[in-house]
Amino acid sequence: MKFKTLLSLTIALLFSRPLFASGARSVTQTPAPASLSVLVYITGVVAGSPPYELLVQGAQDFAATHDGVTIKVYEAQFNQATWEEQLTSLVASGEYNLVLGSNPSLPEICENVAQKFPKQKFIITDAELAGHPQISTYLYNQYEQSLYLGYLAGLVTTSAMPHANDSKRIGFIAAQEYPLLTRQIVPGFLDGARMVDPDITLDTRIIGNWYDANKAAELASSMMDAGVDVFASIAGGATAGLINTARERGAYVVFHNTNEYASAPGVIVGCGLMRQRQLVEEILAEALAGTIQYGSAKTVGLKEGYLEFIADDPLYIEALPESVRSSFATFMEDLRSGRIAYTVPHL
Ligand code: RBF
Repeated sequence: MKFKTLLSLTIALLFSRPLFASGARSVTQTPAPASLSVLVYITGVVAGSPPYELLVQGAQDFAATHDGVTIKVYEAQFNQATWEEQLTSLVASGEYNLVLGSNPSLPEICENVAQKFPKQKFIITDAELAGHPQISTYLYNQYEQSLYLGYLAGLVTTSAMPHANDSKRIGFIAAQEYPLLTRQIVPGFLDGARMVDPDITLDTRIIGNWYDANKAAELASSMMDAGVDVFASIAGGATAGLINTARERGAYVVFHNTNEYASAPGVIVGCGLMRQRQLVEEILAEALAGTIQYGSAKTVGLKEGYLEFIADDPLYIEALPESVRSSFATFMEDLRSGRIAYTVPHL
């Protein structure tokens, strides 16, 4: 074997360590490209949306540290009916070795585009599709993140904290309904809270889009009138309206996916973390090495190290009494070690 071949094999092996248990049905591998041109396709806009911000940061970090890697970030804006058409014309340019996106609606869109462009490869996080030879997916176990944020919300709503009232009522403000939200994220939040107190109820409201902060503020206010004192939200840029209302009127927020404590100290009392930035860098390393297994669908969560809770931020420590933090720390330990029994609902 020539030295060069041996070297590239060694590099391929280095990058090909299995990261996760694979749910692959059929897999295909493509040879390593000499360079890598990546289209980061944003289904919406980047600002205010943690999954997209982390995706772009991860891709840009990778390009900055690897020769021959170029990244183009494209924001498809909010009209979902145009996403497939926009992606089709970008892919038609033939400029990109890889399309990278993060959205549960992308598998269907990419399948349609893939049919027209059989050589195009797609990698999608926050989504699940197995068995397609041009597509690889990574699904975060968001039931799990909602379960622990729900548990924290349950501790806060039943606490003696200044803005916690007597009604055991928590709230969820969502931008739109989609299977991952209605089957896993919202149920996980309530299941977690009910592990603190089975009498806790959940008030869920839908904004109707991912940008209307005024509508989110109005919904938050009416939910507070109905007794809600702790909120969660999956609403991109619109979440800012909820945070303002919670700050002005006195309520608490737990936050999915990113460290947001500094934007509302004392109001945002707990933040989960999706390690999307790290995942994206690992994915691009595999893409560069040519070791991505297309057709595979992987799931990543707390145990795999891709979901977390940010407990070491001073603003977290200041926001909550020690009794709440220590009950929550015990819960997190129990969850990590498998002592908490739960079943992730099917998507
Ligand atoms: N999440 C965001 O943070 N910002 C968005 O603009 C956004 N748009 C979405 C559009 C659709 C059609 C769907 C299905 C989900 C969207 N999400 C968005 C949700 C995101 O993919 C993810 O599920 C949540 O952020 C929870 O991690």
